[in-house]
Amino acid sequence: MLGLYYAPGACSLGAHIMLEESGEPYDPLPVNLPKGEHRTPEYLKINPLGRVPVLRLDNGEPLTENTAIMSYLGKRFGMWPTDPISEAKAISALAFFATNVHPAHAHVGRPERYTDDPAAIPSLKEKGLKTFHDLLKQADDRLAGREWFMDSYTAVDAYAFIFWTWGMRRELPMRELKNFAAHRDRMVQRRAVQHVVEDEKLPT
Ligand SMILES: N[C@@H](CCC(=O)N[C@@H](CS)C(=O)NCC(=O)O)C(=O)O
Repeated sequence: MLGLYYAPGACSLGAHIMLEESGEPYDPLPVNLPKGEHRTPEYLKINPLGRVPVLRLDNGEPLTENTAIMSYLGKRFGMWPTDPISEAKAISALAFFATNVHPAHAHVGRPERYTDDPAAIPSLKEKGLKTFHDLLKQADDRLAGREWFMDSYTAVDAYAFIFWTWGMRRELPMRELKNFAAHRDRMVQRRAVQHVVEDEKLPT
């Protein structure tokens, strides 16, 4: 059986949604980030980076990194494109969020990781938020004229939804992103998403 190390509101949300979508039983393994549970020696053996999510595979091995976890769950549960080009585009979309959108937001949430100079923190946060917002506009463009990021609902949609909730949390004018807002409206109609939003108490 799969298990998910996750934290409410964190980027483990996408995997949490996929596991709920699947209907398969799984072990929810909450990690309390404010209490530092991700920095304990036990947890660092599971993920030396001290981050969530970690997917515990059926054989007990940990799988880290959203790009790998989301594509694996998408394939396992039939929410992933099957032809090679579409699959490459789905990986490209996951990587767009994981390597651009997420790090931009990290400058807002964890600016101390990017400087030793306390005086630089306000401008790092400000620039990070602007970059994050600009990238959400690009996500909005990707959705122009379509219901989902790929031709049907896939793991990319579950992953992208994280960044919608973070935009809400940062009080960005998310409703101005018309395509992303319509995507959000489709997402919250799904029972799995409703369940996770309630469980993690997320702003949508
Ligand atoms: N590249 C990783 C990033 C994971 C990550 O940054 N997780 C955050 C939550 S969104 C975390 O665990 N933060 C705790 C910390 O940084 O101390 C992935 O995409 O899976």
